Amino acid sequence: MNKSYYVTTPIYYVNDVPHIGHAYTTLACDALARFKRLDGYDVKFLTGTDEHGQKVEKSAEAAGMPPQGFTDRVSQNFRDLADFMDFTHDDFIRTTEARHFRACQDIWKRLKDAGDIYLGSYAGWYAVRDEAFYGEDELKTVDGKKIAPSGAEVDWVEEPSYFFRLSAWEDRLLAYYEANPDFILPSSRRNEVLSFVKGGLQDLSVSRTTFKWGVPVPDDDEHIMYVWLDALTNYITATGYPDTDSSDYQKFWPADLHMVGKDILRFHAVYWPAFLMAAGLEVPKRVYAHGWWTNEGQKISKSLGNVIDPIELVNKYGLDQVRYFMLREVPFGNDGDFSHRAMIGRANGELANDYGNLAQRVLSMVFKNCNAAMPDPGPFTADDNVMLSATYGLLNTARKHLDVQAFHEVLEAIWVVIRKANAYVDAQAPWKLKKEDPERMKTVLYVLSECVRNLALLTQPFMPEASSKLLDQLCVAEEARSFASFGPESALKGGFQLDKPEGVFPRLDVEE
Ligand code: ME8
Repeated sequence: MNKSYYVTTPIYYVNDVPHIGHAYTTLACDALARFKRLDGYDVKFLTGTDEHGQKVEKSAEAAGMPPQGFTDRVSQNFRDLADFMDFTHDDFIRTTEARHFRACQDIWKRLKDAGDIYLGSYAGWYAVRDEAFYGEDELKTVDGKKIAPSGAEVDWVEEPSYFFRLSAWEDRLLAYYEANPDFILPSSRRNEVLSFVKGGLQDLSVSRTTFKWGVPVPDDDEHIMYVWLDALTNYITATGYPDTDSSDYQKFWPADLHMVGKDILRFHAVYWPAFLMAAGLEVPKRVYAHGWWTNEGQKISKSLGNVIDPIELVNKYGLDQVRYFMLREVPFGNDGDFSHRAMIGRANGELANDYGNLAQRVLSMVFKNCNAAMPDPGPFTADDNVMLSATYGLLNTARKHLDVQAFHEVLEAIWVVIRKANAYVDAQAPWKLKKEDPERMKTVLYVLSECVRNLALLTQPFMPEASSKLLDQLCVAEEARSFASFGPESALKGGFQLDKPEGVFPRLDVEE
């Protein structure tokens, strides 16, 4: 059986318009999913929408629509974005689906049967924007209003509520973090979670009675389930749970990676594993919390009117360019800034000049100087071997970095080889060899073509469109495009005819 890999995005609140932040999280998962598929894994890649709770109910009201009709409409925006971005998710879950109600109610029953849920009443602060409860000590007062650390306004809530005995899970959570040091990445975020849990956990209110838009609590439909318990459950719903015999559950649970933004780490790294342990279910292997984007140095917000629309971005700069920029510009895990100048700089400097030119120079020389046929090489020199082994070493380097979601490191490692290949072209000067030593020219062009083949295989998860065009130009068959064909065993065999090559990374016009 193939190795399996299950990666998830957060499910996005449907009340918002999809923006660069959503596209970023899903893009990171998409690159990973593509990489793992090429590397021989059976992959399940899940995204979707979070459609319950007070926030969505209020947005539906404001739109003058019943919540179901409203969510049907706005969920589609996220699906459209995913299609437009060519994301390769295997499933798109909506929390309003019947399969999800079944899973939520089943988890609830398990928690109840385990004695981890009891009825009480909640009196405290709630932020609808975050769908989160806050303690008095976490709040500050701004202009007479109580504000959560996230900046959201809070309201005082008093209502009957079921509670989850979170306080009882403190030690077991700490033991889990201890035993699984890579469960929360990056490690700076792990430390934040550890100190939060060590600070003491309070029981968590897990049902609401003052509105209706959600999954009813089994045997007490006065209550609906707290939207975060409902939302987190999506990850296991999509594996077929509560049918634990289903093939997807067997193959994919526990998930390998929940990718989230740093804003929602606590829910994923504290509440979710506690729910799962209490329900007697396995805990996911990793939660990775990435950073946030700002726009030209400013926090992105609807009220500032500087929300970046990923569709506009792609229409302006190109899909591969945007994918490359987002994964290369910022060390993954850190916050990052989007700027027009940086975007153009990377697209022109690294894609068009470094990578694009390398491929275009090499393939054009093969086309012009070798009668449009890939030459067979003569004996390799030491320089040739250095160049080839640097290229062949890239797959293991990429695997190692991707195992800790260091996308920027993978791309940097690839660029080290691209720069080396450009330096090799200059040093070998095949245009001079054309007259002086045509046989040696063929070997040099062969070495370079083989480098481009391997580079193009490896850049598929990051720049799928351009990589596939490069592989087309090198006449690499569809079935020879997985990482099983990376390396010397599948090296190019000379003799095939090339079409006139075309550049795959156009230079972008610089306008201010
Ligand atoms: O929190 N930079 O949904 P949400 C980077 N429904 N990423 C950003 C970002 C930014 N400026 N803004 C948003 C929810 N994100 C819940 C999740 S999961 C069981 C439930 C990304 O629509 C980032 O991944 O508010 C963040 O975690 C997510 O969007 C929040 O999406």
